[in-house]
Amino acid sequence: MIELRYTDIEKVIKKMYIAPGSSDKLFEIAVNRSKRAEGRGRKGLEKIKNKEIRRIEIAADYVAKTLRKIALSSPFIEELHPFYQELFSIIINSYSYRRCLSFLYKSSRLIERISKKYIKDIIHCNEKNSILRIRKSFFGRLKSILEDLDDCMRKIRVYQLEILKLPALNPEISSIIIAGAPNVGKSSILKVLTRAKPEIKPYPFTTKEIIVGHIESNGKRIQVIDTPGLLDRPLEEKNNIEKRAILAMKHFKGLLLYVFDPTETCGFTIKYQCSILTDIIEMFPRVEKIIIFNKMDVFNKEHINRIFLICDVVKRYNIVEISALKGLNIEELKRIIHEKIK
Ligand SMILES: Nc1nc2c(ncn2[C@@H]2O[C@H](COP(=O)(O)OP(=O)(O)OP(=O)(O)O)[C@@H](O)[C@H]2O)c(=O)[nH]1
Ligand SMILES: [Mg+2]
Repeated sequence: MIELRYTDIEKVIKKMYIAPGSSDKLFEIAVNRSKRAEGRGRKGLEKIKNKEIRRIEIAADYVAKTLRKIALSSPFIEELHPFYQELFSIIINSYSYRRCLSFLYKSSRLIERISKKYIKDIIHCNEKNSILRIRKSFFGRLKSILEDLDDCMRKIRVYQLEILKLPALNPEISSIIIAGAPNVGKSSILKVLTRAKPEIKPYPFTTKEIIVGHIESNGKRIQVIDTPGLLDRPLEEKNNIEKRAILAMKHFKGLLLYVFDPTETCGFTIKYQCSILTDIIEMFPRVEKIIIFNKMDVFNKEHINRIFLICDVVKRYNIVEISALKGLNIEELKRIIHEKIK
């Protein structure tokens, strides 16, 4: 059931109808389309009436349908998995998103209603200039409705473009989450474990979004999730980039790989990296964890001894020494992952 909901969201994202950059554009297209209207009927006045009615119908239909498509094809926050709901609230202003979608929808209904009224007026009118005046005043009204919508239309477009960037994750299948301080080599580990191509740079906070790759384990498809670097500070002080990492750890079941850089070349001391680990253990005590000492191509025995001295808590876990950069001991890491993920 929940898995269905997830696939739905991926589908929803794919079929999302993106709002135009401004409501002026919508109005322009509506006017141009309406100009193609032909009047039926033999006599002059009837022909004019039919033509002006068609112009109103075409414009109203186009604008109302477009607004409705935007409103109804954008995901409803309440129907998303809690992970996406929380991610939404970090990425976009949920209140304004909801309010604007509903405004777009209500405006589409309003346009349909008023178009009927103007059409009725034309039907009952028997004077050419008055017919043209009614049609013009419909377009004036349409323009002003769209002008009132402009701010929301622009906001919805920005929100939709953010939604398109959401990671394609399934919170219901087993996952491996790679976490740790910035610059310790998390993305490099994702790269050696999967075919994902994350950005890897020698400075902190390269990864700003949640990135996903996949592996097969015991015939099952497993998500490997690379997260932005964490700083040692309380949850309420974490920035929106860090919060994505916390969200992933909160909502996904499976295995957590906590990555240390024993050499401290990442720019964070062992003590600092240890206190992030301690926080994670406190926040997610039930999540199974593996400790990775990365950069074994450059660390030495002394580095490792220091970790054991400063960070006693690591002794509680399986520890794997690897080099993501040089591809050292990756098979051993994979073996332990497969064993744990059963
Ligand atoms: N020597 C050595 N360098 C490594 C190793 N793994 C990663 N690095 C380097 O460490 C730096 C950071 O690597 P990333 O994989 O981007 O680290 P990250 O933890 O994802 O960083 P953020 O996304 O910024 O938090 C890069 O310059 C990598 O080349 C390793 O095993 N050995
Ligand atoms: Mg990274």
